Amino acid sequence: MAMDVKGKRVLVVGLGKSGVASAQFLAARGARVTVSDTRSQNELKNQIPALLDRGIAVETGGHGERTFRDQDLIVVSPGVPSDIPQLARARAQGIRVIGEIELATCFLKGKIVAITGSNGKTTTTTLCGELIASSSQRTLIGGNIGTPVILLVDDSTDDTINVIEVSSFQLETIETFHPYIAVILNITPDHLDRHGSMEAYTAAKARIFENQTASDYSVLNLDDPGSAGLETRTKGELCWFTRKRELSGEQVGAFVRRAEIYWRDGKREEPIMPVSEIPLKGAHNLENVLAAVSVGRLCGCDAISIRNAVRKFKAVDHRLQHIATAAGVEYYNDSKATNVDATIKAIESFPGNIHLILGGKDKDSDYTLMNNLLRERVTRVYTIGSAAEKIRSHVQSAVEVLPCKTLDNAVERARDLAKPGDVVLLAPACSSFDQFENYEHRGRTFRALVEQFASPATAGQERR
Ligand code: UMA
Repeated sequence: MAMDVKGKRVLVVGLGKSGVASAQFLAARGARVTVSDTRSQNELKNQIPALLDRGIAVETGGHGERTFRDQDLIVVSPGVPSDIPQLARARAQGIRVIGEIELATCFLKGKIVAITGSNGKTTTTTLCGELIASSSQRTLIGGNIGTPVILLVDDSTDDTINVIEVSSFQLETIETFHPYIAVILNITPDHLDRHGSMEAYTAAKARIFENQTASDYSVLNLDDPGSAGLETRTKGELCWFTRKRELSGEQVGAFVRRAEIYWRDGKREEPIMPVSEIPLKGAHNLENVLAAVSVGRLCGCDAISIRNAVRKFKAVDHRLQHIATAAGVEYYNDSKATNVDATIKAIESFPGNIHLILGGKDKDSDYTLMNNLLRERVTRVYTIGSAAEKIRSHVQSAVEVLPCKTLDNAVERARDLAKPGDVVLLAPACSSFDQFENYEHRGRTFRALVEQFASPATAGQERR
């Protein structure tokens, strides 16, 4: 239900995509908006003028204590830890603190399909969106994928299906966010620097089910213990997807039998498509497709439109994307591999001779988990960013490590050392924020560096 913000004092914390969009949205609805960011005025010089034009007050260079007092509402960006002292004090004073997703929930029309997980969120969200749209239903896509949900509000109608990728950061600050279909793809270690423990990270993810009732659906991965283990944490009707087992009896969900994807509605089975028609490589992508098939079927899409949408699907940017071949060496951009599990999946997609660029901002990760694969398939690791020294100490027993500090240096060294038939792979296992604005910026930089000496790959050669 829409919230009345007219005349209300609202503080928006963080001036990235979510903060700027939230501030503009609130100001347009008559709120008295202040924004606060730790970055300097100079770093925010592109954002500030448009905010001042709207009458929004701007605080830069830190979060002043007084700024957080006497507000009616505080809207935090996902990248701002929800337990910083200023927020703790505001909560203690009874001020409501919500995230951008919750703010959007108060205004968004239509139904919500929400997708979370440690890996595969963006691919699955994109595929679900394309699949639902191809069955002629009004569809909007947003969230962690890159378009703040608040920007979807004005386009949403009562018959819209809003397909939203949500992160654990965003789920930490929800109150009424209520997806009628909620998907948890998998749960493997990520963002432990922010959440502190696997339990806290899992609890944040499980909040996707918090407001679901028996008339909603909760979609879980039967093959992933982290996801499947949340079975008891939801009131929604369970829908499973699995590539390893067959569903039976009253179970609802998508599964694989003799290389064919089936949908089971709790009574009957129906073939959807052969696995061989999926245009993306890797077991993890089969899981993403099974999740999307489930969402599609629960949204009433028929088997034919699901099959056509999956067959036409192209991998999203920065996800194991083939970007060039130069001197017989293949270059792949998996900048979105921002945790160890994603990097493991990227390495598993190639048989060997990999020159792997690792590093960035550490998230309290255990890089030793990669050692067996590094030993088997990786020729050399090229480290960059602030996590470089930790990565070297974790993996040097398994593989040769070449400290490179920066991405341009790493690309240059890998180009010089790789032989025809080798693969140069950016799959850094870290976030990008120490040297780049975000993972997209890192991926674009990698591509530009490679394209200085290579001609771009033709379209359609992506791997996942
Ligand atoms: N900031 C503060 N105080 C702090 C911390 C940060 O003021 O204590 C400021 C920064 O100086 C910066 C701003 O906050 O100016 C950044 O805000 P943000 O990090 O929330 O970034 P946005 O641009 O708003 O992007 C966010 C998501 N970013 C994060 O969760 C880190 C984007 O997900 C998302 O696409 C976007 O909202 C729209 O919903 C990116 C991401 O990296 C892709 N997500 C993580 C992931 O996928 O692993 C969770």
